[in-house]
Amino acid sequence: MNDSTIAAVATPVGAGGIGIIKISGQNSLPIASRIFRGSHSSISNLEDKDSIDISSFKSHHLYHGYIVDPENSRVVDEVLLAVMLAPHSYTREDVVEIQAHSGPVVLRFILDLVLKCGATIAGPGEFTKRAYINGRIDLTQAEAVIDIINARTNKSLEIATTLIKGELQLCIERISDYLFNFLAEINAAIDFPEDVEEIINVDRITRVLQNNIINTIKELIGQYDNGHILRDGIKLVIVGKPNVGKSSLMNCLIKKERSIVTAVPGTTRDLIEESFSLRGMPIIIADTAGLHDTDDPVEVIGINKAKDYIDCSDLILFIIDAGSILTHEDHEIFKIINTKNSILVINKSDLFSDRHEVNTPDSWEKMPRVEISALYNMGLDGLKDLIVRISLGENSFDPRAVIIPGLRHKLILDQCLISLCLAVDGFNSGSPLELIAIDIQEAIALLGEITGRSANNDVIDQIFSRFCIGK
Ligand SMILES: Nc1nc2c(ncn2[C@@H]2O[C@H](COP(=O)(O)OP(=O)(O)O)[C@@H](O)[C@H]2O)c(=O)[nH]1
Ligand SMILES: [Mg+2]
Repeated sequence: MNDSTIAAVATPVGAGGIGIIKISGQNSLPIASRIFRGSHSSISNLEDKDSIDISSFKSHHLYHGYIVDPENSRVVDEVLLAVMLAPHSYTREDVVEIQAHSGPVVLRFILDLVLKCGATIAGPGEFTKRAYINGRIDLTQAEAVIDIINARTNKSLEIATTLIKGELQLCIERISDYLFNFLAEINAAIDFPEDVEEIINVDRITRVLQNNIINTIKELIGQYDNGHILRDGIKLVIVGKPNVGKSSLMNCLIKKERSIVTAVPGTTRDLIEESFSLRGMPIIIADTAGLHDTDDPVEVIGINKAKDYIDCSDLILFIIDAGSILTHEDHEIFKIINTKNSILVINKSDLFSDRHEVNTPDSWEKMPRVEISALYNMGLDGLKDLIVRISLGENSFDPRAVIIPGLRHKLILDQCLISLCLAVDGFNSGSPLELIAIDIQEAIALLGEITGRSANNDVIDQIFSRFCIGK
């Protein structure tokens, strides 16, 4: 257990109703006692230099009072104070939360008082890291905390909630328990080779490995493959030559006037990024500067940014103008996006009352296409359907599936699968038990990296570095 006491502002910076300063560690009560005066002491007594002992406060109760600077007895703010005694707290340590008014100055002032009284400032994710180190949660649950904070849709929240309840952990622990038992049997058989037949039932172990364990791991990997988009979302980028309606489409999709739309080519010079939710799928979308040859240095920067963005996006909306024939610029853009997942969006279809086909080269046929009018909001549903269908792929996600592992978990499960398949092959081909034991040990160690049971410090530090301060 860490013997330092940490503190941080736990709520976002800015003006608001309530701002919380969180203190955790063995000194959190003595520290809070030095700066808190309960409202039962009358206001005139607030300046009383004697601090009150809040260790008599009941755990999980709120107390009304004032924060007072112990150096000059000045009242800093009126607050509510919550004490959560170990082990029944977020970190499993003594925790005090000071609910003050939320303003950057007042919160900073109170935090400084707490630090002066002996706390150290908490690093990013340090409260959650303590919850992990003190055994309240495993790594999958700690990661779920970040997922909950970052959730941009109801579905991604639901996926994160499943993990924070520990369902992935439970599933992994259950598999590990089986493997520990098998390993014990195998080791006993290695130690007593003359009794192998009595100690170990190879048929049963291979059957359970194959039917239960390997299949469960494959299912988890499949759940990631099919469902992770719902949690992680996709990156969309709108590209096209100037004036085809990129900014108009962006505004239609995010349902607000974010990008400036004008009839003047080259209006959008920088890259504009927004996020929105499409049928439960979180989407980050970028409107880009029109791609064309130009000497304008600002446009050139914007065009280069657009090209970089194309490289790291999942899906491209390539817009052309139904009202004009294709130009050299359209063909050049096709060359840039040729290898990427793209949808051909034929905009300004309102300019034609009759049905007409836009003539495009054969090589463009591989792109699914959709006709829209961003100006009149026509065809948008068809485009949205296409985006969802292409993003989720052929195997549409089974909404009953509850546990969706994260990428880190999935990569470890891939390795674990290899070790377990080697173990099964080993049993089937009569390999020495010593070799099979190594594969099973490897699988157990890998599963431990998921829950944290055998994760190394670098992995743990890397996970907690993704947190914000105060969590
Ligand atoms: N008729 C018609 N005009 C459109 C449509 N979409 C955009 N425009 C017009 O085309 C011009 C350029 O639009 P804008 O969104 O700024 O294009 P961008 O340069 O590709 O971002 C503006 O005058 C828009 O009003 C559409 O669907 N139909
Ligand atoms: Mg634009």
